[in-house]
Amino acid sequence: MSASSPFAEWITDDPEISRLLDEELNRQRTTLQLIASENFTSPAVLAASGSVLTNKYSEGYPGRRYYGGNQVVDQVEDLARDRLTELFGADHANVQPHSGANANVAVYQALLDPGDTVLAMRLDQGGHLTHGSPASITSKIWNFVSYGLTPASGDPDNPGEMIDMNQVRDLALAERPKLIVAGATAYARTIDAKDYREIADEVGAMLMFDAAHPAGLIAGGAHPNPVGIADVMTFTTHKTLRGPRGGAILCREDLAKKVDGAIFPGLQGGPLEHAIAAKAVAFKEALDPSFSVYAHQVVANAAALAVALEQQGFRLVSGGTDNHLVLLDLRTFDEDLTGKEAQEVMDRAGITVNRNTVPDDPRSPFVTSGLRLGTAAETTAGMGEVQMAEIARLIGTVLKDRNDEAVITSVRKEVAELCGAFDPYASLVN
Ligand code: DSN
Repeated sequence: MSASSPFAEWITDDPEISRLLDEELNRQRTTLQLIASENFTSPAVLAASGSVLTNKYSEGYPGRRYYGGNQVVDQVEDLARDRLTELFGADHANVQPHSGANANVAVYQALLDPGDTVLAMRLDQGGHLTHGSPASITSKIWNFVSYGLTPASGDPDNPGEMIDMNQVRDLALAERPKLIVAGATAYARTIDAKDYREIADEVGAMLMFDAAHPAGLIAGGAHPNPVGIADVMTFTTHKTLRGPRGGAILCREDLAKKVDGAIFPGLQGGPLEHAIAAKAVAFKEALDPSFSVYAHQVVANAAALAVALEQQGFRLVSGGTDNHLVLLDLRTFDEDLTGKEAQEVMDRAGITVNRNTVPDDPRSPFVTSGLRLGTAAETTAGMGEVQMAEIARLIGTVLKDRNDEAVITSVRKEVAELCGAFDPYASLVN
């Protein structure tokens, strides 16, 4: 066991798993985590996730459980719900969804009948699988109609590749959806629920806001809050909100019973109360004024990263960023460089990102012409705009000389030095 590896001390009878956990801790601490949907939770969130609550069955909701022994669990889940409604100013919270995908499917189940029409963003324009992708069960149960982005214009003052709200309105008028879904997973601009509400009201549709990506930015006051405008908001707790892996739903009081019933018994069995305790810890952290400073720094860092990457010759999809992520088109940098190759080379240099399609990408989703980068995790580690410029330089260097092993090794060394100065888990290892 090395001095910087706690798991061998904690998990004494399983050397294979303790070694792998140590290896993953080491990977997270010594390489750059730039995946836009990831973050570093606090040690307190980790502790709650690894607690004895994992032993407990608690099907149902606080005060209405099917098994005995839930006196403590009820208090945990009530705390999580109360903190979450306070954080976003919502009427009702359901903290049981195991994931954002489950939260979305449960809301469809709560609000729709099979075959009903839903208007949502297409996956290859920045939407999500559960927004009606042909690969998702959502498209087999409900009738999804998709909207996308305006075309790229090439004009820096008006770059295009923004959500096409005229298209949203035209499709809403033509298709009369029962539900409109706002929200995206690979879109770098602000999404305001108000723009959708007007259209939803015009056609008598309900509005769901999928805030999986910006939830932490909303909680921190860096992005507009959809609560009170959208009928329902779904999100994940592990991205910008910096909690454990999981999902949650907020809704108006009159929808609470339907939403709760759609999660349990509609879609899930026993809730993961250890995850719910960890969610409660994260919500308390997000209620602290320091979280607002964090959320605004995430946005400032993404802006700095975007500018510095553009200077390296990459094209920014949508012309820039307002949130925590940057979507890069690699073709202006090097038309032969695919997202797949870039991701693999950067992995070897210790820079973790995911390849991503760009709008109207001629390459397949497995290959892609783009990369998606996010600043939520490294902002948690303490990095600021200066480090973002440094990261952009390292990315440009390693991708320019991607066939030169010496360059990859030297960038990896610089990455390790940078990460050494911004260690998210220093407190776990000494
Ligand atoms: N996998 C998530 C993301 O990376 O955005 C979406 O489900």
